[in-house]
Amino acid sequence: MKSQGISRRNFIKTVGITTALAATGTVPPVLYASERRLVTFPEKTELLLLTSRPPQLETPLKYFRELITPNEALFVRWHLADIPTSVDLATWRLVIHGNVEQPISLSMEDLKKFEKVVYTAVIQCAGNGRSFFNPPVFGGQWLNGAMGNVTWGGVRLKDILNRAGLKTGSMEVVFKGLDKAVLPATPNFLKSLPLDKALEDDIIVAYEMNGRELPMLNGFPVRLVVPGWYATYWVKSLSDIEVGVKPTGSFWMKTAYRIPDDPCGCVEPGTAPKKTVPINRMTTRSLLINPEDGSRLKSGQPVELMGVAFSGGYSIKEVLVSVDGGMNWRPARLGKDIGRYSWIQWFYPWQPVKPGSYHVMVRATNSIGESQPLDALWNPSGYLLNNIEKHNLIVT
Ligand SMILES: Nc1nc2c(c(=O)[nH]1)N[C@H]1C(S)=C(S)[C@@H](COP(=O)(O)O)O[C@H]1N2
Ligand SMILES: [Mo]
Repeated sequence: MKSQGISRRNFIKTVGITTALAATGTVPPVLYASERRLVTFPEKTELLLLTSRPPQLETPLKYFRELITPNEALFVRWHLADIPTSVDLATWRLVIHGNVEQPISLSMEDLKKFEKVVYTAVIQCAGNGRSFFNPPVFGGQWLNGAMGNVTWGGVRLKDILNRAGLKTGSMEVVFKGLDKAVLPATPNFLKSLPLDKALEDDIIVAYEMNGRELPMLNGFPVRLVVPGWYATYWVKSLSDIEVGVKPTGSFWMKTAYRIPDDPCGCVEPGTAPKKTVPINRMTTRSLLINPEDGSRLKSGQPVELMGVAFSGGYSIKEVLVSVDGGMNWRPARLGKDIGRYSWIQWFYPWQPVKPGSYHVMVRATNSIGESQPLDALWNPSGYLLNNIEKHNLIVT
Protein backbone atom coordinates (compact mmCIF):
# COMPACT_ATOMS: atom_id res chain seq x y z
CA MET A 1 0.00 0.00 0.00
CA LYS A 2 1.15 3.52 -0.73
CA SER A 3 1.44 5.31 2.57
CA GLN A 4 1.38 9.04 2.45
CA GLY A 5 3.51 9.88 5.47
CA ILE A 6 6.25 7.46 4.66
CA SER A 7 6.23 7.63 0.89
CA ARG A 8 6.47 11.41 0.95
CA ARG A 9 9.37 11.28 3.36
CA ASN A 10 11.27 8.87 1.16
CA PHE A 11 10.18 10.80 -1.87
CA ILE A 12 11.82 13.95 -0.54
CA LYS A 13 14.94 12.27 0.77
CA THR A 14 15.74 9.74 -1.87
CA VAL A 15 13.92 10.34 -5.13
CA GLY A 16 14.35 14.07 -5.18
CA ILE A 17 11.84 16.63 -6.33
CA THR A 18 13.10 17.28 -9.83
CA THR A 19 13.11 13.65 -10.87
CA ALA A 20 9.58 13.05 -9.69
CA LEU A 21 8.28 16.20 -11.34
CA ALA A 22 10.03 15.44 -14.60
CA ALA A 23 7.91 12.31 -14.72
CA THR A 24 4.66 14.26 -14.56
CA GLY A 25 5.83 17.19 -16.66
CA THR A 26 4.62 19.85 -14.24
CA VAL A 27 6.51 22.02 -11.81
CA PRO A 28 4.39 23.23 -8.91
CA PRO A 29 5.81 25.88 -6.59
CA VAL A 30 6.88 23.39 -3.96
CA LEU A 31 8.00 24.27 -0.44
CA TYR A 32 8.77 21.15 1.55
CA ALA A 33 8.80 20.74 5.31
CA SER A 34 12.55 20.59 5.51
CA GLU A 35 12.77 23.95 3.73
CA ARG A 36 10.19 25.68 5.88
CA ARG A 37 11.02 28.32 8.40
CA LEU A 38 9.18 29.19 11.58
CA VAL A 39 8.11 32.82 11.43
CA THR A 40 6.19 35.19 13.68
CA PHE A 41 3.53 37.49 12.30
CA PRO A 42 1.46 40.05 14.28
CA GLU A 43 -0.76 38.38 16.94
CA LYS A 44 0.65 34.98 15.95
CA THR A 45 2.99 32.51 17.56
CA GLU A 46 5.73 30.83 15.49
CA LEU A 47 4.11 29.21 12.46
CA LEU A 48 5.49 27.43 9.41
CA LEU A 49 6.01 29.78 6.49
CA LEU A 50 4.51 28.89 3.13
CA THR A 51 4.53 32.40 1.61
CA SER A 52 4.86 35.80 3.23
CA ARG A 53 3.10 37.95 0.64
CA PRO A 54 0.27 37.16 0.87
CA PRO A 55 0.76 35.53 4.29
CA GLN A 56 0.26 31.76 4.23
CA LEU A 57 1.28 30.19 7.52
CA GLU A 58 0.70 26.70 8.75
CA THR A 59 0.20 25.40 12.30
CA PRO A 60 2.83 23.00 13.70
CA LEU A 61 1.12 19.70 14.56
CA LYS A 62 1.97 19.94 18.26
CA TYR A 63 -0.83 22.50 18.74
CA PHE A 64 -3.39 19.84 17.83
CA ARG A 65 -2.68 17.99 21.07
CA GLU A 66 -5.24 20.38 22.56
CA LEU A 67 -8.95 20.14 21.80
CA ILE A 68 -9.09 23.85 20.95
CA THR A 69 -6.54 25.58 18.75
CA PRO A 70 -5.33 28.85 20.32
CA ASN A 71 -5.98 32.02 18.27
CA GLU A 72 -2.28 32.76 17.97
CA ALA A 73 -1.60 29.28 16.55
CA LEU A 74 -4.40 29.09 13.95
CA PHE A 75 -3.14 28.86 10.36
CA VAL A 76 -3.34 31.83 7.99
CA ARG A 77 -4.23 31.86 4.35
CA TRP A 78 -4.84 34.87 2.10
CA HIS A 79 -5.04 34.88 -1.70
CA LEU A 80 -4.37 38.53 -2.41
CA ALA A 81 -1.40 40.53 -1.21
CA ASP A 82 -3.30 43.73 -0.29
CA ILE A 83 -4.75 42.58 3.05
CA PRO A 84 -6.20 44.75 5.80
CA THR A 85 -3.71 45.49 8.60
CA SER A 86 -6.03 47.60 10.76
CA VAL A 87 -9.76 48.29 10.90
CA ASP A 88 -11.34 51.22 12.75
CA LEU A 89 -14.58 49.98 14.29
CA ALA A 90 -15.83 53.57 14.54
CA THR A 91 -16.18 53.70 10.77
CA TRP A 92 -16.33 50.01 9.83
CA ARG A 93 -19.69 48.77 8.54
CA LEU A 94 -21.06 45.48 7.22
CA VAL A 95 -23.19 46.31 4.20
CA ILE A 96 -26.05 44.08 2.99
CA HIS A 97 -27.44 45.03 -0.41
CA GLY A 98 -28.61 43.65 -3.76
CA ASN A 99 -31.99 41.99 -4.19
CA VAL A 100 -33.29 43.09 -0.76
CA GLU A 101 -36.22 45.18 0.48
CA GLN A 102 -33.93 47.59 2.31
CA PRO A 103 -30.14 47.75 2.01
CA ILE A 104 -28.63 47.95 5.49
CA SER A 105 -25.31 48.93 6.95
CA LEU A 106 -24.42 47.48 10.36
CA SER A 107 -21.84 48.68 12.88
CA MET A 108 -20.25 46.20 15.30
CA GLU A 109 -22.66 47.51 17.93
CA ASP A 110 -25.63 46.80 15.64
CA LEU A 111 -24.32 43.32 14.89
CA LYS A 112 -24.00 42.42 18.55
CA LYS A 113 -27.69 43.18 19.08
CA PHE A 114 -28.66 40.07 17.07
CA GLU A 115 -28.94 36.83 19.03
CA LYS A 116 -25.50 35.42 19.77
CA VAL A 117 -24.58 31.89 18.67
CA VAL A 118 -21.53 29.99 19.95
CA TYR A 119 -20.19 26.60 18.81
CA THR A 120 -16.93 24.84 18.08
CA ALA A 121 -16.09 23.99 14.48
CA VAL A 122 -13.10 22.75 12.53
CA ILE A 123 -11.76 25.23 10.01
CA GLN A 124 -9.81 23.53 7.27
CA CYS A 125 -8.37 24.76 3.98
CA ALA A 126 -9.56 22.81 0.95
CA GLY A 127 -5.90 22.18 0.10
CA ASN A 128 -4.86 20.91 3.52
CA GLY A 129 -2.45 18.01 2.97
CA ARG A 130 -1.96 18.90 -0.69
CA SER A 131 1.79 18.24 -0.46
CA PHE A 132 0.97 14.54 -0.05
CA PHE A 133 -0.71 14.32 -3.46
CA ASN A 134 0.89 11.85 -5.79
CA PRO A 135 1.40 12.76 -8.60
CA PRO A 136 2.02 16.26 -7.15
CA VAL A 137 -0.30 19.14 -8.05
CA PHE A 138 -0.03 22.92 -8.30
CA GLY A 139 -1.05 25.07 -5.35
CA GLY A 140 0.16 25.75 -1.82
CA GLN A 141 2.09 22.70 -0.65
CA TRP A 142 0.41 22.39 2.75
CA LEU A 143 1.27 19.60 5.12
CA ASN A 144 -1.58 18.95 7.58
CA GLY A 145 -1.40 22.25 9.47
CA ALA A 146 -3.95 24.21 7.41
CA MET A 147 -6.66 23.39 9.92
CA GLY A 148 -7.71 24.05 13.50
CA ASN A 149 -10.58 23.62 15.94
CA VAL A 150 -12.00 26.90 17.19
CA THR A 151 -14.97 28.06 19.26
CA TRP A 152 -16.71 30.68 17.17
CA GLY A 153 -19.08 33.35 18.45
CA GLY A 154 -21.27 35.51 16.26
CA VAL A 155 -24.70 36.09 14.78
CA ARG A 156 -26.75 34.10 12.27
CA LEU A 157 -26.30 35.13 8.67
CA LYS A 158 -29.98 34.34 8.18
CA ASP A 159 -31.01 36.90 10.83
CA ILE A 160 -28.99 39.59 9.08
CA LEU A 161 -30.39 38.69 5.66
CA ASN A 162 -33.94 38.71 7.02
CA ARG A 163 -33.36 42.15 8.55
CA ALA A 164 -32.58 43.45 5.05
CA GLY A 165 -35.51 41.41 3.69
CA LEU A 166 -35.01 39.02 0.79
CA LYS A 167 -36.92 39.86 -2.36
CA THR A 168 -38.38 37.18 -4.63
CA GLY A 169 -36.01 35.89 -7.26
CA SER A 170 -33.03 35.79 -4.85
CA MET A 171 -30.75 32.91 -5.79
CA GLU A 172 -27.44 33.32 -4.05
CA VAL A 173 -25.51 35.40 -1.57
CA VAL A 174 -22.11 36.86 -2.42
CA PHE A 175 -19.48 37.65 0.23
CA LYS A 176 -16.58 40.05 -0.04
CA GLY A 177 -13.86 41.03 2.40
CA LEU A 178 -11.57 44.04 2.75
CA ASP A 179 -8.64 42.42 0.96
CA LYS A 180 -7.84 43.54 -2.56
CA ALA A 181 -5.79 42.39 -5.49
CA VAL A 182 -2.55 44.25 -6.06
CA LEU A 183 -2.82 44.06 -9.83
CA PRO A 184 -6.06 45.19 -11.50
CA ALA A 185 -6.14 42.01 -13.60
CA THR A 186 -6.40 39.76 -10.51
CA PRO A 187 -10.02 39.06 -9.58
CA ASN A 188 -11.12 40.06 -6.07
CA PHE A 189 -11.87 37.26 -3.63
CA LEU A 190 -15.64 36.88 -3.99
CA LYS A 191 -17.31 33.73 -2.69
CA SER A 192 -20.96 32.83 -2.83
CA LEU A 193 -23.44 30.39 -1.33
CA PRO A 194 -26.73 29.27 -2.89
CA LEU A 195 -29.62 30.97 -1.07
CA ASP A 196 -30.94 27.82 0.65
CA LYS A 197 -27.45 27.09 2.02
CA ALA A 198 -26.96 30.70 3.14
CA LEU A 199 -30.19 30.53 5.15
CA GLU A 200 -29.11 27.51 7.21
CA ASP A 201 -29.26 28.08 10.97
CA ASP A 202 -25.62 27.29 11.69
CA ILE A 203 -23.96 29.74 9.32
CA ILE A 204 -22.75 32.74 11.29
CA VAL A 205 -20.96 36.02 10.91
CA ALA A 206 -18.39 35.53 13.65
CA TYR A 207 -16.85 38.32 15.71
CA GLU A 208 -15.23 36.02 18.28
CA MET A 209 -12.65 33.26 18.21
CA ASN A 210 -12.32 31.37 21.48
CA GLY A 211 -14.04 34.22 23.31
CA ARG A 212 -11.73 36.90 21.95
CA GLU A 213 -11.63 39.25 18.98
CA LEU A 214 -10.42 37.70 15.74
CA PRO A 215 -6.72 38.26 15.02
CA MET A 216 -6.29 40.62 12.06
CA LEU A 217 -4.79 37.80 9.98
CA ASN A 218 -7.82 35.57 10.66
CA GLY A 219 -10.31 38.18 9.51
CA PHE A 220 -10.87 40.89 12.12
CA PRO A 221 -13.45 42.26 12.72
CA VAL A 222 -15.84 39.60 11.36
CA ARG A 223 -15.71 36.54 9.15
CA LEU A 224 -18.22 34.12 7.74
CA VAL A 225 -18.28 30.65 9.35
CA VAL A 226 -19.78 27.85 7.26
CA PRO A 227 -19.32 24.88 9.61
CA GLY A 228 -18.76 21.52 7.92
CA TRP A 229 -17.67 23.16 4.65
CA TYR A 230 -14.13 23.96 3.55
CA ALA A 231 -12.72 27.31 4.68
CA THR A 232 -12.70 28.85 1.22
CA TYR A 233 -16.26 30.01 1.99
CA TRP A 234 -15.32 31.43 5.38
CA VAL A 235 -14.72 34.94 4.00
CA LYS A 236 -12.50 36.99 6.29
CA SER A 237 -12.72 40.71 7.08
CA LEU A 238 -16.22 40.42 5.71
CA SER A 239 -17.56 43.85 4.71
CA ASP A 240 -20.04 43.32 1.90
CA ILE A 241 -22.91 40.86 1.44
CA GLU A 242 -24.82 41.03 -1.81
CA VAL A 243 -27.99 39.10 -2.57
CA GLY A 244 -28.00 38.09 -6.22
CA VAL A 245 -30.63 36.91 -8.67
CA LYS A 246 -28.27 34.75 -10.70
CA PRO A 247 -25.05 32.81 -10.04
CA THR A 248 -22.01 35.09 -9.91
CA GLY A 249 -19.33 34.83 -12.51
CA SER A 250 -16.63 35.19 -9.85
CA PHE A 251 -13.34 33.54 -10.75
CA TRP A 252 -13.21 32.02 -7.25
CA MET A 253 -16.48 30.16 -7.86
CA LYS A 254 -16.38 29.47 -11.59
CA THR A 255 -12.76 28.48 -12.08
CA ALA A 256 -11.06 27.96 -8.73
CA TYR A 257 -12.17 25.77 -5.82
CA ARG A 258 -13.97 23.19 -7.91
CA ILE A 259 -13.93 19.42 -7.59
CA PRO A 260 -14.79 16.63 -10.05
CA ASP A 261 -18.57 16.18 -10.24
CA ASP A 262 -18.74 12.59 -8.99
CA PRO A 263 -19.35 10.98 -5.60
CA CYS A 264 -15.65 10.81 -4.65
CA GLY A 265 -14.64 14.21 -6.03
CA CYS A 266 -11.81 12.38 -7.68
CA VAL A 267 -10.47 11.27 -11.06
CA GLU A 268 -7.85 8.85 -12.32
CA PRO A 269 -4.51 10.32 -11.11
CA GLY A 270 -3.03 12.69 -13.67
CA THR A 271 -6.26 13.14 -15.65
CA ALA A 272 -8.68 16.08 -15.95
CA PRO A 273 -12.32 15.88 -14.81
CA LYS A 274 -15.01 16.22 -17.48
CA LYS A 275 -17.33 18.19 -15.24
CA THR A 276 -16.74 20.04 -11.97
CA VAL A 277 -18.79 21.56 -9.16
CA PRO A 278 -17.88 24.09 -6.44
CA ILE A 279 -16.17 22.40 -3.49
CA ASN A 280 -18.39 22.08 -0.43
CA ARG A 281 -18.51 19.69 2.58
CA MET A 282 -15.34 18.39 4.16
CA THR A 283 -14.40 14.74 3.91
CA THR A 284 -13.89 12.58 7.03
CA ARG A 285 -10.36 12.57 8.41
CA SER A 286 -8.33 11.29 11.31
CA LEU A 287 -4.78 12.23 12.17
CA LEU A 288 -2.10 10.91 14.47
CA ILE A 289 -0.78 13.90 16.39
CA ASN A 290 1.33 12.39 19.14
CA PRO A 291 3.87 10.87 18.99
CA GLU A 292 4.71 12.45 15.65
CA ASP A 293 5.55 10.34 12.61
CA GLY A 294 9.11 9.04 12.80
CA SER A 295 9.32 9.25 16.63
CA ARG A 296 11.51 6.83 18.59
CA LEU A 297 9.97 4.93 21.48
CA LYS A 298 11.39 2.54 24.08
CA SER A 299 10.24 -1.07 24.05
CA GLY A 300 8.31 -2.12 27.12
CA GLN A 301 7.35 1.45 27.90
CA PRO A 302 3.68 2.39 27.79
CA VAL A 303 2.75 5.23 25.46
CA GLU A 304 -0.58 6.78 24.59
CA LEU A 305 -1.11 7.47 20.91
CA MET A 306 -3.45 10.41 20.39
CA GLY A 307 -4.90 12.41 17.59
CA VAL A 308 -8.00 14.09 16.22
CA ALA A 309 -10.86 13.05 13.95
CA PHE A 310 -13.55 15.10 12.24
CA SER A 311 -15.93 15.15 9.32
CA GLY A 312 -18.10 17.60 7.40
CA GLY A 313 -20.70 18.25 10.04
CA TYR A 314 -21.47 14.74 11.28
CA SER A 315 -20.05 13.55 14.59
CA ILE A 316 -17.37 10.91 14.61
CA LYS A 317 -18.79 7.57 15.67
CA GLU A 318 -15.67 5.43 15.69
CA VAL A 319 -11.91 5.63 15.37
CA LEU A 320 -9.96 2.43 14.72
CA VAL A 321 -6.22 2.10 15.21
CA SER A 322 -3.78 -0.42 13.77
CA VAL A 323 -0.18 -0.66 14.96
CA ASP A 324 0.74 -3.42 12.50
CA GLY A 325 0.23 -1.78 9.13
CA GLY A 326 -3.47 -2.53 8.85
CA MET A 327 -3.65 -6.23 9.79
CA ASN A 328 -5.41 -5.77 13.12
CA TRP A 329 -7.65 -2.87 14.10
CA ARG A 330 -8.90 -1.90 17.54
CA PRO A 331 -11.16 0.94 18.62
CA ALA A 332 -9.57 4.02 20.16
CA ARG A 333 -11.14 5.71 23.16
CA LEU A 334 -12.88 8.89 22.09
CA GLY A 335 -12.66 12.14 24.03
CA LYS A 336 -15.61 14.36 24.83
CA ASP A 337 -17.97 15.06 21.92
CA ILE A 338 -18.55 18.82 22.02
CA GLY A 339 -20.65 19.03 18.88
CA ARG A 340 -20.93 17.76 15.35
CA TYR A 341 -18.71 20.41 13.80
CA SER A 342 -15.87 20.06 16.32
CA TRP A 343 -13.13 17.52 16.04
CA ILE A 344 -12.96 14.80 18.64
CA GLN A 345 -9.79 13.58 20.27
CA TRP A 346 -8.93 9.88 20.17
CA PHE A 347 -6.58 8.01 22.52
CA TYR A 348 -4.97 4.61 22.17
CA PRO A 349 -2.82 3.16 24.95
CA TRP A 350 0.00 1.00 23.60
CA GLN A 351 2.97 -0.87 24.99
CA PRO A 352 5.27 -2.12 22.22
CA VAL A 353 7.23 -5.11 23.50
CA LYS A 354 9.55 -5.79 20.57
CA PRO A 355 12.01 -3.36 19.00
CA GLY A 356 11.33 -2.60 15.35
CA SER A 357 9.56 -0.31 12.95
CA TYR A 358 5.79 -0.08 13.49
CA HIS A 359 3.26 1.13 10.95
CA VAL A 360 0.51 2.99 12.74
CA MET A 361 -2.75 3.63 10.91
CA VAL A 362 -5.91 5.44 12.02
CA ARG A 363 -9.36 5.34 10.47
CA ALA A 364 -12.43 7.38 11.45
CA THR A 365 -16.09 6.86 10.55
CA ASN A 366 -18.78 9.45 11.09
CA SER A 367 -22.41 9.04 12.16
CA ILE A 368 -23.64 8.67 8.57
CA GLY A 369 -21.04 6.03 7.73
CA GLU A 370 -18.56 8.21 5.84
CA SER A 371 -15.02 7.00 6.35
CA GLN A 372 -11.55 7.18 4.84
CA PRO A 373 -10.13 5.36 1.82
CA LEU A 374 -7.02 3.21 2.14
CA ASP A 375 -5.46 4.75 -0.95
CA ALA A 376 -5.54 8.49 -1.52
CA LEU A 377 -8.11 9.80 -3.98
CA TRP A 378 -6.75 12.24 -6.55
CA ASN A 379 -8.00 15.41 -8.22
CA PRO A 380 -6.02 18.06 -10.11
CA SER A 381 -6.45 20.83 -7.51
CA GLY A 382 -5.29 18.79 -4.54
CA TYR A 383 -8.51 18.97 -2.51
CA LEU A 384 -10.41 16.61 -0.16
CA LEU A 385 -7.34 14.63 0.95
CA ASN A 386 -8.47 12.09 3.53
CA ASN A 387 -6.83 8.72 2.99
CA ILE A 388 -5.85 6.61 5.99
CA GLU A 389 -2.40 7.82 6.92
CA LYS A 390 0.38 5.36 7.58
CA HIS A 391 2.91 6.48 10.15
CA ASN A 392 6.20 5.00 11.13
CA LEU A 393 7.13 4.70 14.82
CA ILE A 394 10.48 3.24 15.71
CA VAL A 395 10.76 1.14 18.86
CA THR A 396 14.28 0.58 20.22
N1 LIG B 1 -11.28 37.83 2.56
C1 LIG B 1 -10.75 36.60 2.41
N2 LIG B 1 -11.28 35.57 3.06
C2 LIG B 1 -10.77 34.32 2.94
C3 LIG B 1 -9.66 34.08 2.10
C4 LIG B 1 -9.09 35.19 1.41
O1 LIG B 1 -8.12 35.07 0.67
N3 LIG B 1 -9.65 36.43 1.60
N4 LIG B 1 -9.17 32.79 1.96
C5 LIG B 1 -10.08 31.69 2.32
C6 LIG B 1 -9.39 30.41 2.46
S1 LIG B 1 -9.06 29.56 1.03
C7 LIG B 1 -9.07 29.87 3.67
S2 LIG B 1 -8.32 28.36 3.79
C8 LIG B 1 -9.41 30.58 4.91
C9 LIG B 1 -8.22 30.69 5.84
O2 LIG B 1 -8.63 31.21 7.07
P1 LIG B 1 -7.56 31.62 8.16
O3 LIG B 1 -6.55 32.49 7.50
O4 LIG B 1 -8.31 32.30 9.25
O5 LIG B 1 -6.95 30.35 8.66
O6 LIG B 1 -9.92 31.88 4.69
C10 LIG B 1 -10.82 31.98 3.62
N5 LIG B 1 -11.37 33.32 3.62
MO1 LIG C 1 -8.14 27.54 1.58
